[in-house]
Amino acid sequence: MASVTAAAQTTLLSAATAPTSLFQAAPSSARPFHPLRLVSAGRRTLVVADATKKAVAVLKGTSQVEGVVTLTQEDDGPTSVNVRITGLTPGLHGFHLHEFGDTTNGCISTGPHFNPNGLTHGAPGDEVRHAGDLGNIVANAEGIAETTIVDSQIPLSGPNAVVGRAFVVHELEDDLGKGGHELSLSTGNAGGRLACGVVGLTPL
Ligand SMILES: [Cu+2]
Ligand SMILES: [Zn+2]
Repeated sequence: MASVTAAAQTTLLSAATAPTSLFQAAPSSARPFHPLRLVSAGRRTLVVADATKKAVAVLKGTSQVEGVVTLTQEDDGPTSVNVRITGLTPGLHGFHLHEFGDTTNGCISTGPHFNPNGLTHGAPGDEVRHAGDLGNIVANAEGIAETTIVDSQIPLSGPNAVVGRAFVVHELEDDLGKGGHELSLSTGNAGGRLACGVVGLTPL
């Protein structure tokens, strides 16, 4: 009986020491492969940065006005902005990207028009404009505005990225800086903020 117990103990000891010696041998033989893995991971990151990007904003306000705005950008090209807003009065309504994605005090806390270049308010096609100046959208007799805007000043990545900022739809027509009103060169005199929504990334 005593010799059987001793043999069992010997087996246990060798089983306990064997994995340790294997573990110690592994790192030195695997080490040469690590630098190759880091290089290929870096290349993959660059490819992701050049791919299509997509974002969405869900607009809500204190009235019945609401909508969804979807943004898509391929590589470093212009951004396509698909707009569908309901509950509007028929006609033109100022439509802008405002600086902040902050709605703690309703649409007021989204701040002024997004203006990274320090210019005055204008039309989307003007050289002098806020980056956030997207002009007017037009609501039909049913109060629905549906359109696609293509613009180069509201990218989804890089230093002027608009992710985290907010869209605002206004009560009145934007005069595109040409109305001669004291607010024309800052807001286009577009009146109150009916609904707003923060831009966030969404799956492709
Ligand atoms: Cu606005
Ligand atoms: Zn503006």
